[in-house]
Amino acid sequence: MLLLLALGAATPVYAAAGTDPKEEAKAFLELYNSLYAGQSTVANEASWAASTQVGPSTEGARTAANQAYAAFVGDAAIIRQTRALLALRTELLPLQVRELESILLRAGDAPATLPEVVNARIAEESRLAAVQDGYVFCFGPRGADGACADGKDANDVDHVLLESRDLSERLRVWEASKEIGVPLKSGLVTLQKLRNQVAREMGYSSFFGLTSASYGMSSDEMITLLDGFNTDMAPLYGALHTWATRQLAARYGQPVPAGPVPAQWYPNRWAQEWSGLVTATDLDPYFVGRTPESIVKDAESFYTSMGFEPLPPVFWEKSDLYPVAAGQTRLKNAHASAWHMDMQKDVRSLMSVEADSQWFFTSHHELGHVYYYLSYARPGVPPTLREGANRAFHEGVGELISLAAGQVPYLQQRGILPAKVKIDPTQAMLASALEQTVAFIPWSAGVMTHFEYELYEKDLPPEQWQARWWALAGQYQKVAPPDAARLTDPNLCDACTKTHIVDDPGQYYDYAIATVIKYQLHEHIATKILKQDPHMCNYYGNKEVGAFLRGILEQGATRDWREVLKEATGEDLSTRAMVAYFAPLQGWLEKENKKPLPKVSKSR
Ligand code: X8Z
Ligand code: ZN
Repeated sequence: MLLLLALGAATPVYAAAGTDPKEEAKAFLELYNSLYAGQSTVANEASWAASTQVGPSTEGARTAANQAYAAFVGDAAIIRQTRALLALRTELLPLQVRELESILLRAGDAPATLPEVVNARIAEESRLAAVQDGYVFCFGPRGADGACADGKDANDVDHVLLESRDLSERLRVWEASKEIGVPLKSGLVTLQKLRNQVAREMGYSSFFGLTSASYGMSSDEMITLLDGFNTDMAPLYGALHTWATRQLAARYGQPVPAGPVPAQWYPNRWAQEWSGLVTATDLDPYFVGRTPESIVKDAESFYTSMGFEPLPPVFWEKSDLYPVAAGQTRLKNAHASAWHMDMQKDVRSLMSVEADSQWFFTSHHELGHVYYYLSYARPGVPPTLREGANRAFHEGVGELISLAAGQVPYLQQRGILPAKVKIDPTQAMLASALEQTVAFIPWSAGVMTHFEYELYEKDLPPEQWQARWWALAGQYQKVAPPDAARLTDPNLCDACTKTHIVDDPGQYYDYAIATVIKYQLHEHIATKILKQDPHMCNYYGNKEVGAFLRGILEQGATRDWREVLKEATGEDLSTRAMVAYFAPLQGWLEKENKKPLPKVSKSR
């Protein structure tokens, strides 16, 4: 408490005659940074425990720790002092200005002027995360008490949707995967209000406005940017959607739907990526017999081959990487994540890795976050700026390495794909369009972004959520609910089933921006550093690529993301590289789509 008082003396200390604002800022920032690192470590430890040992006691501890953290970052004296120093921004060092701005943004999440609202928000978020993380899917009927005779996890759901050819089984499992929306809905109703109240208190237009502000953008600027992505990808998405729909119709022995395609046809709960449609590039058979441990090791090896250090021992000791072992009763969060526990070298990941291609790519994604943490945890980057150049950069690194890990020359060099297997380049491009990019943009930049924008910026009334969710899915993804009754059922909340809506709110557009940045970086690396075709290239073992990436990662958030991107690629944020990467596919798809319908495929 004494320290807090010192940080936020009511009379700004720089006002003393003859004091140098730079010196005052330095003293304030030093103190803030040392406290911030400690406070966030305590909160992270509590959140880690609550996500890996789901239960009432860890949930309570997470709430308490996050409330203490919020009381620090949103402290009124800190906000006052930060604003006072920022008023003298021309007299401060650029890095000091960035630090102060990041302090203010962080305070925007938890302003001390609304302590009851901030605390209620944290408690509800913690409660809801525990409901989500403790949820057991059920493919059969539940007992009267709601218990399930044969509980399933997220991996089980994903396997059926990827593999089953039986439409009635698919529908049952898809519907089972949406049941979780029911217990989450009332919590999101509460959080919609609380999140907006918190953000508006600090002058942001809404919670979506607060998340956009960290890119230096307003809500509407963010929406315009993302709409541009959708427009740029629309012709290719249209052709890909037609191609995929015909394949799926043949697979299930159904007529090709005239309009939007039923959601249960897709190999993913939200139709956000369409795996398993290109047999030539299906890697799953090559993972049979491999261990989950080897998958994570493969991912580490990609980074170390480029010159990054091996992961620190703490990563292996403290991460929670694999599904809960048979016989254990603990419940854990099912969605992959990476954690920077102490702002230093305590880095961890929470996953449920199995030996398949999905987890192979997800492991590369998560280690991208981990190597970002490790790279900027250095003396030149103060704890307040130990973040990505923006959040999309943080997502983009692992996405980039996932893209690189899917390239045939790499897979063959590493023996993951036998060298004798010949892959047609168009098939490889098609798989990547379906699994990583083209299918993903209308979901991320369209459905998720617009839903979260309307939820917060337009205070979308809860009774309209379900209808709007599916209207957006129809508009952007051309995906339909299995039946129209879903739209009007007041208990359902299909949007709530997407984990980010609950526990990473108002920022799913990060992944869409990350996808765009990924192709800009990839094109630069392939053509300028490796001098290889971006569709058939191999980063593995290339130290120059590692140095290029480290140059970005080591900076953390010390510089404006626009400058970082321009300096790295010579270009502003643009879909140009992504569109160019897939351009050859457009004509191919249009030709294929004119051919007679494909035959029903019986094999997996
Ligand atoms: O959530 C993730 C990562 C963790 S940051 C696994 N992703 C998005 C999703 O699963 O919806 C990666 C791509 C999109
Ligand atoms: Zn991520």
